[in-house]
Amino acid sequence: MILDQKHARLQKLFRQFAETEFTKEILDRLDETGEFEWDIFRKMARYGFCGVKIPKEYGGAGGDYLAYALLVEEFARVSPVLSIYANTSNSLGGGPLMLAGSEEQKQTYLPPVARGEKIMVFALTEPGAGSDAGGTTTRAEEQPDGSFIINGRKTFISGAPMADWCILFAKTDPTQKGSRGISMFVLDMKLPGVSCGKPEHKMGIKGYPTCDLVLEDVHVPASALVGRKDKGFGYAMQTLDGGRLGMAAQGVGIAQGCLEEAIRYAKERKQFGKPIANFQAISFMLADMATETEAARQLVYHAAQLKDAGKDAGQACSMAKYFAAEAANHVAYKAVQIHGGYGYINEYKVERFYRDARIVPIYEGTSQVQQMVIAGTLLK
Ligand code: COS
Repeated sequence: MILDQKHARLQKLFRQFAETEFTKEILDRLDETGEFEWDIFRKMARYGFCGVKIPKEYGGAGGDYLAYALLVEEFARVSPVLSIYANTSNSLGGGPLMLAGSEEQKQTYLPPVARGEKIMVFALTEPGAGSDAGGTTTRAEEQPDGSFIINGRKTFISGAPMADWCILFAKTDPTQKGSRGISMFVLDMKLPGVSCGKPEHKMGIKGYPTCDLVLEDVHVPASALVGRKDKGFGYAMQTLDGGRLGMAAQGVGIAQGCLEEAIRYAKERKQFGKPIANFQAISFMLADMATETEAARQLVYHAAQLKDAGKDAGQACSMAKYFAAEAANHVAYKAVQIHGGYGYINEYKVERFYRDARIVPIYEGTSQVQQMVIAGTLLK
């Protein structure tokens, strides 16, 4: 696919921003402290990146899925963790409200999220319900006045420590089996009974804290219910279709970043009297890396186009996520290999890319979950 002028311009803008603003100093600090960098987040918000895909009537830029994929790809090419800063509001944070929110909910929550004034995160996973998201046990008990009392525990909730609001999934009808009888809520994180666990010590994506979310007798009003009661699982799956596209784009960005670093290093590094790029063992690795990256990119852009055309894109998004996530890891592995011992120390960018890449085939549905979705569609 060839980008049209509008998208090529956006790609250039996102690339320039990432190359100028994501300085080595910021990236090193994120990795060392693991703490959220408010300054760079606010800068992204000022440029409108937090609302790229949120409609204009709700304070966003009204961009399409392709623009969103380009944003995540270009940011991840420089910093996978900072690509998540601008991703969440456009994806798992704002997505459920764009999909199923009432007009009042959209007007209340989306504009501050699009402007980066408030942070909205997504809480589906539980200690016992990861890939089997339908196994949700967090319970929301409806009260006679239509409000709900929520009890349970969510785990690996990215962004929870600094979130203002959270899209939460809880079982409202335990008589319904499996994924049925789950509802979607928008939760105020400051309500009594809501607390966060300690931020996890992660292998990569440091600087975007992840923790457990504990819910103890949390009383939410009836207005916190988003969409139809008991129909939350379908909303989660539809949201994840879009989210998976974003994470696929992140995989492409990581692969591209690794490829560029590996090319640069292979041209500079001399062994046996010549640059290592002149050895076929290295140049063929580069050829494989470039081919896999480009194939992943085309799957991502195609899935984005399908979504923008309003077509059923669930399978295409899963294919893109599956392929791009695996590609990011293959390419990161080879980039470290080409750097040899230097690739194993944190002075070189590929060391961090390698660690960051490892989460892509895990979050927003493992590669094996994507295989389930793809196979399920084939065998329907
Ligand atoms: N869009 C809309 N509805 C969907 C859907 C989609 N993409 N995928 C499934 N559904 C609906 C089905 O139509 C079915 O509806 P009914 O109950 O009305 O029949 C329901 O959801 C259950 O579908 P299914 O039986 O396929 O669900 P499973 O419990 O077998 O789970 C997987 C399917 C494994 C694909 C799902 O649980 C999943 O995606 N797990 C990974 C979760 C994840 O990505 N976690 C990361 C959290 S964010 S970091």
